[in-house]
Amino acid sequence: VSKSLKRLIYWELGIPIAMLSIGIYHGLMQTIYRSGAIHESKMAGLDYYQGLTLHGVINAVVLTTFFAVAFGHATMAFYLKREPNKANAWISFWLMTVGTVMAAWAMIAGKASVLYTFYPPLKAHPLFYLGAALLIVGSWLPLFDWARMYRAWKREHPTTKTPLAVLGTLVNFIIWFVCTLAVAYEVLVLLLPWAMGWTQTVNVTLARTLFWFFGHALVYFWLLPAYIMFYTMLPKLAGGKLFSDLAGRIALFGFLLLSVPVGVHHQFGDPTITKGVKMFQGFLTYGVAIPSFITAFTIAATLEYAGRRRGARGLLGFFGKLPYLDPKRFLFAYLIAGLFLFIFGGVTGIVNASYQLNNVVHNTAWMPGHFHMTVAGPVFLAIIGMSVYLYSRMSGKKIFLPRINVIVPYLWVIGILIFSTGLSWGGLQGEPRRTNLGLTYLNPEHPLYTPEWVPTTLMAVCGGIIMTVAAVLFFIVFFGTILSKRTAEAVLELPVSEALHDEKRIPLFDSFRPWLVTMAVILVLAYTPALFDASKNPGKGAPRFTPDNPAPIEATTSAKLAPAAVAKQ
Ligand code: HAS
Ligand code: HEM
Repeated sequence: VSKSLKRLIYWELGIPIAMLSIGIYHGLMQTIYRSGAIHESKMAGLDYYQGLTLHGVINAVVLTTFFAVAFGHATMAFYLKREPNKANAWISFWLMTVGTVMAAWAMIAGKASVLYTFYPPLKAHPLFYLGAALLIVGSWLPLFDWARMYRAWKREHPTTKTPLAVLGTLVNFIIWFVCTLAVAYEVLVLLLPWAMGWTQTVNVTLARTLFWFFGHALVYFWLLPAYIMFYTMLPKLAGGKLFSDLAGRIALFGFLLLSVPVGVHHQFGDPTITKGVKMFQGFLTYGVAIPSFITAFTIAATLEYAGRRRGARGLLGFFGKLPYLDPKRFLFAYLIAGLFLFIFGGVTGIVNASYQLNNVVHNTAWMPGHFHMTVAGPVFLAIIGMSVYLYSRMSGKKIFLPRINVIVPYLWVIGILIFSTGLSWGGLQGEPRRTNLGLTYLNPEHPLYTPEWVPTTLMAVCGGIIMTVAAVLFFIVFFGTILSKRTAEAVLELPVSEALHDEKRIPLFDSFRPWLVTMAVILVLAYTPALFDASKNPGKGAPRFTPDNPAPIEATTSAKLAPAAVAKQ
C-alpha cells in the first residue's frame, strides 16, 4: 500500500490512543468518586459529570469510530488488493478530527457535560453537537469508496466468495450508516436548534427514541471489527482453521438484520412507548443474541480443532494447548482474553433484555458492569491489540517489551472481572449508575448514607486500579514501539485463516440485496409504532434534579435530605 494510506492509518490509530490516556484517567476517577474515598464534586479542575462525559465519549465513541475506519481501510486494501481513494480517505480523516476537536473543546470547557448519550433534557454547547455530526459524517465517507472497490473486485471475481473480512466491514458500515441517520436527525433537527436558542423546548421522548435507534446498533458497530478478527485471524493465530466459513456469513448477515430494530430495549421504562412495541423489540433483542451464540460455538470448535492439532487430548484438553503467552502471537492473547470476558458480557446482556429483569437492573451499577465486559472487554482488547499489531507491521518496527505486551490483556481481564463483579453485585442491591456516590450514598455524614454499598464500590475501585495499570503498560508498549527503530520490512499484512469447512459459495450469502430488503422491512415494523408513540405523546414533565443529589429536588426539599441542594434553591 502507498505511504499516504499508511500515514493515514497511523494517525487514525495514534490520535484516539493518545486521547485514551484522558479517557482512562477519568475511568479511574469514576471508581474513586463512587467509592466514597472523596466527597467532592470535582477534582483537578474537572467536574464529576464532565469527567464521566469525557470518559464515555473518548473511550466509547472517538476511539471506536477512528479505529473502525482505520481497520476498515486496512482490511479492504489488504483483501481486495486495491487502494482506497486518497482524497476521500483524507477528507474523512479531517472531518472526524475537526469534529473531535470541536466536541473535546466543548467538554473540556465544561459546556457539554451531557454524557456520551447526549440526549435531552441535558443540553450541550452547539459545537458539541456539530462536532459529533462531523465525526459521524467523516466516518460515512469511506463506505461509499469501499462499496466502489468491492463492486470493481466483484466484477473481476463474480464466482469467488467475498472474503469474510470484507463482508464484515461492509455489513458493519451499512449498519452504521443506517443507524446514524436517526442520530443525525436528532442532532440537526431537534438538538442544534434548541441549543442555539431557536426553539424553546424539545420532545425528550422522541429525541431518546431517535438516539436509541442509533445507540444499540452502535454497540454492534463497536463489536464487529472484533468479530472480524475472531473469524478471520484468531483461527490462524491459534494454529488451526476456522470451523465453518458459512457460520461467519450467517452471523454477519444476522447482525445486518437485527442490530438496529432493538433500541427500545433501552426504553423499557419510558412510559410513552406502548407495551406491544417493547415486547416486539424485546423479542428481536433475543434474536440479535443468536449471531453471538453462533460465534461462541463456531469459535469454541475452532479452538478445539487448533488445540487438537497441537496434540491436545480429552474433552477439554485443547484449552491447555493454546498459545496464550507467545509474545510473537500476542494478538491471540488480546482476542482470547476478550472472548472470555464476552461470555459474562453476553449473559448480563441477556438479563438486560428481559422486560421483567430489566426493571431490577435498569439505571443501576449493573449496567456499567455489563458494558465494561462488552465494549471494554472484547471490543477494547481487540482495538488496542490490533492497533499495536498494525502499527508494528506497517512500520517494520519490533514490539517494545513483547513479554509485557502479552500479559496486558490478562491483567485487564483480572481488573475487569473484579471491577464488574463489584458493579453488578452493587447493581443488584440498587446501587445507581451515573451518580457521584461520594457526595451522598457513600458519605457517612449524609442522611442517604448506604453502608451496604461500601464493599461493592471498594471492589470496583480495586478492579479499576488493576485496569489502569494494564492500560499504562499498554501505553508504554504502544508508544515505545512508535519510538523504536525500524528493523523489518514495512508491510500491511494481516493473519489470514483458512476454513476447515469451506462451504461452496451460496449466492444468498454472497449478496447484500435480499438482506437489505429484509432489514428495511423489520425496521419499518419495529420503529413505525415506536416513533409514532414518541412523537404523539411527549409525556408528563419529569421531576427536577440537581447534579449533586440523586433525589428529586421536591422530594429532597420535603424530606430535608440534602442541605446543600436545598440551600441552592
Ligand atoms: Fe448491551 C445496555 C442487551 C451486547 C453495550 N449494552 C448496554 C449499554 C452498553 C451496551 C454500552 O436489552 C448501556 C447503554 C447506556 O449507557 O445506557 N447487550 C444486550 C444484549 C446483547 C448485548 C442482548 N451490549 C452488547 C455489546 C455491547 C453492549 C456487544 C458493546 C460492544 N444491553 C442490552 C440491554 C441494554 C444494554 C437490554 C439496556 C439496559 C438498560 O435498561 O439500560 C447481546 O448482543 C449479547 C450476546 C452475546 C452472547 C455471548 C456470546 C459469547 C461469545 C464468547 C465465546 C467465548 C469463547 C472463548 C468461545 C450471547 C461469543 C472461550 C475461551 C475460554 C478461555 C474459556
Ligand atoms: C462508565 C470505570 C475503561 C466505557 C464508567 C464508570 C466507571 C468506569 C466507574 C461509571 C459508572 C457509573 O457511575 O455509571 C472505568 C475504568 C476503566 C474504564 C476504571 C479503565 C481503567 C473503559 C473503556 C471503555 C469504557 C476502555 C470503552 C472502550 C465506558 C462507558 C461508560 C463508562 C461507555 C458510561 C458513561 C456514562 O454513563 O455516560 N467507567 N472504565 N470504560 N465507561 Fe468505563
